[in-house]
Amino acid sequence: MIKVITYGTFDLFHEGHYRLLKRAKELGDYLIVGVTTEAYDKTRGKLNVVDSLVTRIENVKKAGFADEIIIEESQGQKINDIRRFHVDIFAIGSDWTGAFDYLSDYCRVVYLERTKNISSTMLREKNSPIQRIGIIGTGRIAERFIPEAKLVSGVSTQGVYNPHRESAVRFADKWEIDPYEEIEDFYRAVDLVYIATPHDTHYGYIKSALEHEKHVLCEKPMVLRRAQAEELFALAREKNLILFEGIKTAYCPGFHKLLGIACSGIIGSVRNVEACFTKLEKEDSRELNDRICGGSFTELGSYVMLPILKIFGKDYTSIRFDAIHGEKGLDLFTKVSLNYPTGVATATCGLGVKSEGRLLISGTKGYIVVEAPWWKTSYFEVHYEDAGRVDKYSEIFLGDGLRYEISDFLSMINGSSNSEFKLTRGESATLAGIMEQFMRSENRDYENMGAQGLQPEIS
Ligand code: C2G
Repeated sequence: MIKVITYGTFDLFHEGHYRLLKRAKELGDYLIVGVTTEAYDKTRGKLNVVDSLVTRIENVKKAGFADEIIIEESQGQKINDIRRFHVDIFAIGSDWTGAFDYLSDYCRVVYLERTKNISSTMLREKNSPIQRIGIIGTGRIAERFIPEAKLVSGVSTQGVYNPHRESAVRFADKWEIDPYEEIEDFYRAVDLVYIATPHDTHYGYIKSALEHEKHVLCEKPMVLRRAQAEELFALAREKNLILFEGIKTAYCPGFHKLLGIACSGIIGSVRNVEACFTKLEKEDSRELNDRICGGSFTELGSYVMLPILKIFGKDYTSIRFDAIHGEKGLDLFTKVSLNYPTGVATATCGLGVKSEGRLLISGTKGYIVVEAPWWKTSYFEVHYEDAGRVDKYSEIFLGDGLRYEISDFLSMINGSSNSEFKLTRGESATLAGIMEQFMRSENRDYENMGAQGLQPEIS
């Protein structure tokens, strides 16, 4: 008798799960299915799981392929199960290809092709709770998005759009999703849109996605002009859609905790915020060559401005930009100084100068310090006049951190929570306004930006 084992969360049971179990059963005579516990999903960083363990087991049972159902409670359990049950084949979806090769010392490992379009058939008609997400853009950020979205229950990455067929196909093949070179076909196939294209194309894509009744998650900086941000938010509101700027720091649990501490009075009244983020880029990188949208501030400014806006608010009394430029005229290092009625702030970023990336929040009774990578906050300290007293705080931060913003985006769409306070529309519009002021101070040709609609160059 050939024994097969497979594992999964099986939340919001869908066609992909059904087909996986069916094919796993066909590999042998006896199928064991391991269903993850809530606690295990939490430790492995899976967010938004909706169904209880009991419901998920019931759904696996109802599918009719499992001969035995077990509970998966911890990392490392798979090897023990394989030995204990004398398993011959371990089967799992191909979205995990490579991840379980280590089990081949114990049994045969089979990756079954992931079901690309889970919602095209029966589930759509039943008003599936799974949201199909489509990506515009096929660059590095888009690549990081897919593994993170996989860990948010309730979304399924469905397809990618790039007018260059070759780029779309290459990307889609790698991630086992559908390629689209026609934007209308793309919009028909998805419910939500994630925009990960060069900055100056964001406006055109956001507008077109909203006009096609899609919720939008857009990479930062969302737009580079205040009026554009206001127009797009108004359009989203009118259409009852969510438009969400993806500054991942704003949604990560540690940063959220840090803001709570900063505003709690523990360090007294905040008087100074200093945020620095530098990331050296190669000379031939897009970031150091795009004459309109490249440079340090457009690339990293959203991160360094975020804690300042969150703590002091949108009403600064003055703002000043000081930048060091490279041969191509782009800023390699930029320092922004802001004055507020009750304090001062500096935001520093660089693509061509390395500095200590830290966040410092100083108050009348103490200060908070977060070392790099503070934009993925997982640990920070609070210091006081008494140097012997240091309060230490830790918070979970998993993977690349994009899963937190995807999870909040989804919760807002489903109306299950309102995460708007983490990055308000007003804050996004202010950020766009600051980007605009910066571009103007640099004499960049920002006037023409946003006029471009759907740009073909989104390699
Ligand atoms: N699956 C699929 N097609 C989809 C979605 C999921 O074939 N469109 C497969 C997955 O690859 C997995 C199974 O269905 O084999 C269950 O998927 P999930 O419930 O998302 O569970 P997952 O997080 O993949 O569990 O120990 C847990 C496992 O390691 C992975």
